[in-house]
Amino acid sequence: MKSIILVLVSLIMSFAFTSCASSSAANASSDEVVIKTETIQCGMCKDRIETSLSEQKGIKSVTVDVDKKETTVVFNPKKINPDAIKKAIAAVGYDADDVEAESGAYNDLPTCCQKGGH
Ligand SMILES: [Cu+2]
Repeated sequence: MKSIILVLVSLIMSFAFTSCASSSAANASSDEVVIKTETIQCGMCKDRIETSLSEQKGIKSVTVDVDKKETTVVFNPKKINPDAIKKAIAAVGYDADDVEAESGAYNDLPTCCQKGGH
C-alpha cells in the first residue's frame, strides 16, 4: 500500500514539474512585436515581406496587415531582436517604424509597390 502511494505521489510531482517547465520555456522562447510598415501598398508587398522575413533566423511567423499597414512578427528573443527585424524589413525596401527603407531595395520594387503607386 505504501509503495502505491509513493508511486502516485511521484507521478503527480513529475506531471506538475513537466507542465511547469514546458510553459516557462514557451514564454522565454517566443516574443511578439508589431511594427508600423507605412509604405506597403498591396498584396505583393505583403508577400515580399512575409517571404523574406520568414527566412531570417529566429523568426517564427510574420503577418502583414495591408489595411492597417502593420507587420506582426513572432520571434525568438534569443536569436533576433526587434531592431534587427526592422532592419530586415528596411532591407526589403519598406519603412519599419523609425528605420527607413534601404534606397537600393526600395528602387528595385515594382512601381506599384512604391509610395503613392497603385
Ligand atoms: Cu505592393
